[in-house]
Amino acid sequence: PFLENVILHEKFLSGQYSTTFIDQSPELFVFPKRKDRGTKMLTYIGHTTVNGFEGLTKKKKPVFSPPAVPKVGLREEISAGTKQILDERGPEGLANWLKEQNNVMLTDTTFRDAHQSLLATRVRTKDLLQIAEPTARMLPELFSVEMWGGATFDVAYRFLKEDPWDRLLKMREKMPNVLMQMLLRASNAVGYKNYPDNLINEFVEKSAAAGIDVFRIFDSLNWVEGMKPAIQAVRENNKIAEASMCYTGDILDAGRSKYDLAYYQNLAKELENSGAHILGIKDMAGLLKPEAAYQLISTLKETIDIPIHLHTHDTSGNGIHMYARAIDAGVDAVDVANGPMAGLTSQPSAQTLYHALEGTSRQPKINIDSFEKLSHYWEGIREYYQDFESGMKSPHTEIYFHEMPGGQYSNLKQQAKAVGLGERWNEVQTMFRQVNDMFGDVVKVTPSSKVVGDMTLFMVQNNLTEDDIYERGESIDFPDSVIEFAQGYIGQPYQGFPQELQRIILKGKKPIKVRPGELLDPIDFHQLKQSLFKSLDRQVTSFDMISYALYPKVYMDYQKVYEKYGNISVLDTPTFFYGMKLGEEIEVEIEQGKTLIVKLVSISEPQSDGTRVVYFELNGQSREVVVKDEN
Ligand code: 3PY
Ligand code: ZN
Repeated sequence: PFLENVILHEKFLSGQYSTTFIDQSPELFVFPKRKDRGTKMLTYIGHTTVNGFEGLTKKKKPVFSPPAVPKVGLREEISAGTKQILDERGPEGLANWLKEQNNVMLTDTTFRDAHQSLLATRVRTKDLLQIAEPTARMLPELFSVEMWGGATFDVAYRFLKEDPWDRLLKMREKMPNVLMQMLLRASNAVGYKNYPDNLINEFVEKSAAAGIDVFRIFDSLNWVEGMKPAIQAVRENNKIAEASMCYTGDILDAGRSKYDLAYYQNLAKELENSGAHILGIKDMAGLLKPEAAYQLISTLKETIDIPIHLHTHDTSGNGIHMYARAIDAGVDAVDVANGPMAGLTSQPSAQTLYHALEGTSRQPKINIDSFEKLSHYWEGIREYYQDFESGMKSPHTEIYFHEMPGGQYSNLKQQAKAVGLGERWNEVQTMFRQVNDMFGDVVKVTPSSKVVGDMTLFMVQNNLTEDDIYERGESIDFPDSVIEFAQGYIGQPYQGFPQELQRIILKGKKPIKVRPGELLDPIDFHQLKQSLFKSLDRQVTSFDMISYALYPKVYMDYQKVYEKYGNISVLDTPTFFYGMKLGEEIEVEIEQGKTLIVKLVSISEPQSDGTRVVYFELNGQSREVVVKDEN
């Protein structure tokens, strides 16, 4: 093990070691502890069988039929795609190539935003990975696959107990031909607050190295100043900077002039001048109406030279009509999801768009049959996650009123339920809009949408009206996120904060005017590594360091779970969420070629200390684990 530690050490691998290397690297003397993977895994299964999965109402494991993975010739070479164009021509070359295409190009969001928006971001790596290679083989004509970033990063650690970096590295292996895309919240990275610039740089560098090609960068207040470091970092890594503006308001509404056509024109120009290779339009709530899309895209096509990539959510049901108009106006690429994972708060369906464009000159050049074959898999996978559905069943046009982002709708509804406001959801929606207006009509997308959401729940829960805030605000303790927003810690809103409200919220605290990253101390990665090494008692990778720096508590909690249960990402999804049924037998491939056969034999009555003994057979041998009954 010592030699293994040496040859796998970062310094050794990079050649940056000298005669003092061994003395200065105490981590070389830490050897992996003997672990019994089987027992750890049985403990997890036992725990979940007895207590259910955190956040889900405990119920009997439903019967699922495992979704069929389409058969593809695994030995044939995978067709080249956009990734090879990027590698050969660089980001500018790729952007020029995109602009030259006559047919509209497609980004498949099924691996990220679709499940973030429909299933609370809960789709596990195991289920994504199984379909990654078939997708790469069957849809090599895609512009990109959006598969990382946004909420997937912290949800992976927090709820799925898996490592998001592992997802990225493995998907890259399976998808060598299409561009892999992520959503980056500029200076908020994949978190909910501003981070020091050197952490953003490090995050971008390592994500690029691990496999991300296209970084869709946005700022939650459309504040370009806040986006510049991320754009710069992506450019330095020779990857594609898709700097994006978030669409809010309604350019067709003359009474709502704050975000008019000229606003978006100026913003697009500013982003182009800041180094964007592609302009993203991020219609995160699905507010862009068909005619507005036509006017917006036509105008931007005359304003900027870089290609335009449009993203929307189909909440209102107008997504396909809107895309058709945007495509008529010359948009270069649009975001779609595979049918069973499309529609409502997710992206419009790829298949529907394909058929809607039949007979037009810009219909995507894509194998529709492949989309349909892959759709059977997604149809089955969605069943696994039925308990995370938002309950929205039909197009929801009130979105044009409350303007809640697609990814936030189901989340906020859950949060409202959790604080006892489930019955008052309509009131919550109305208040969301009212809070938006109180804040001066702000762009609402993570994290600014979270601030509006927090304030909304706070007001509804405490039965506060707008007048109450102005009349009694001095004696009200506002949520932390609201105070931070008013302080300027997530950036500067267009046309500033409403001053009276800012004064009431801040109660004498001074707001900042500069980019928060300028005031934050850089992370000392060397020191961080030492302290992480001490607490983890093992080798520390750059991925560990970044994750810890972004989310110290979430990351350490994940490590504790890993210590206790081992790598549970290898479990099939029904077992992961619902445990096992008595007498059931499952197979778990813990590593390639190594499979455990697990049978649940019986569960004892609770003992006097509140624990139960869960009896298994593991590869035919009797095994028992003791779990606490938390019911
Ligand atoms: C995210 O930031 O996670 C989003 O998807 C915003 O729309
Ligand atoms: Zn989105």
